[in-house]
Amino acid sequence: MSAAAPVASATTLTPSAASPESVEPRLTKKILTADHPTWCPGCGDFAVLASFYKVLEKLQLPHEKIVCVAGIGCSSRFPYFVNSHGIHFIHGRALPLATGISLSRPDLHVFAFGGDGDGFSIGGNHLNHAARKNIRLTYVVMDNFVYGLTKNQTSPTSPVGRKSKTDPQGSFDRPINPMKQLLATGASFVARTHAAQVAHMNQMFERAILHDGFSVVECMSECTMFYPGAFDDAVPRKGGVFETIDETQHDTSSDVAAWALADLPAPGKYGVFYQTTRPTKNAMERNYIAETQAKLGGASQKDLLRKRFEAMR
Ligand SMILES: Cc1ncc(C[n+]2csc(CCOP(=O)(O)OP(=O)(O)O)c2C)c(N)n1
Ligand code: SF4
Ligand SMILES: [Mg+2]
Repeated sequence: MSAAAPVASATTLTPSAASPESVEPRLTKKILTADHPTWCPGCGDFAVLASFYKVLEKLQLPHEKIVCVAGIGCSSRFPYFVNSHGIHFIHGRALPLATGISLSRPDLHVFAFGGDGDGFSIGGNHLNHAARKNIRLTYVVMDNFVYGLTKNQTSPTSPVGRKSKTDPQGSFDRPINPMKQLLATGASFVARTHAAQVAHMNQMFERAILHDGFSVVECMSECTMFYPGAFDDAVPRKGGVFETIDETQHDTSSDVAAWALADLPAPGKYGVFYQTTRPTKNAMERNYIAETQAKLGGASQKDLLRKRFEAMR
């Protein structure tokens, strides 16, 4: 797949060093920390939250421009724990809501958070459409291979043979490969990281946030309550191997190369599988509105709306 020419972007994701409104006070973890997380001891989601604070602290996005949206699940409690605009929405519906926010408010930095069930099961269809439309936002999926909140059902990423409340005999179903789904549907930034690898997770989040388009980071995040040890195969101190993608060897602009990486058996590799620049829906809509306004002799947005209503009569 070749990368199309980028459409001029009126707003680019940039750290707010250039943004006078956010010079004071400096955004710190202390300021960003809201409620005390209610996750079980050792849950991988704690590390994801800590990493998110760390990266926001580094990038210094304007505090009042940060929006966190989530569906339902343990991981989807995320917005409660971040002192920003936040919405805990309907199971699987974080992305359509985040899409609307991103399209209507280009000044905001929109983040969506959720689990494997929320993102790949009930919300799977929404994920496809947010990806193909290349909506400018960052989506973090805390994949634990299980439905944690509802106490141990098979999820779309549970491995074959994994026993759960819904599959006491072991799951028959082939799991979704999130990297392949994201590549096939058009996500323009696709990465994979591990909650036990803090430095790597920080890097992936930072690169995702700075990407101008639909950026997704799948984060392997252990459910210590219902699926302990699920990702030990990538934890060196537990005998696993954490292998990162060598970008001097892997061409991140090639979806074919990314597909090959996504085919590797568990634990696979970690890093940026794919990144491309193609027009976001945000930019295309903005350009279309600006062009129409110009064509109509500098019509205001209100004029455009009235004209549209008249045409619909
Ligand atoms: C419409 C709807 N269907 C089902 C549920 C029940 N439900 C809540 S969370 C959840 C799955 C959570 O799994 P996941 O998204 O993987 O998050 P985790 O808890 O593992 O972080 C389900 C099925 C719901 N809340 N709403
Ligand atoms: S049930 Fe699992 S995913 Fe949910 S908080 Fe506990 S350890 Fe985390
Ligand atoms: Mg889950």
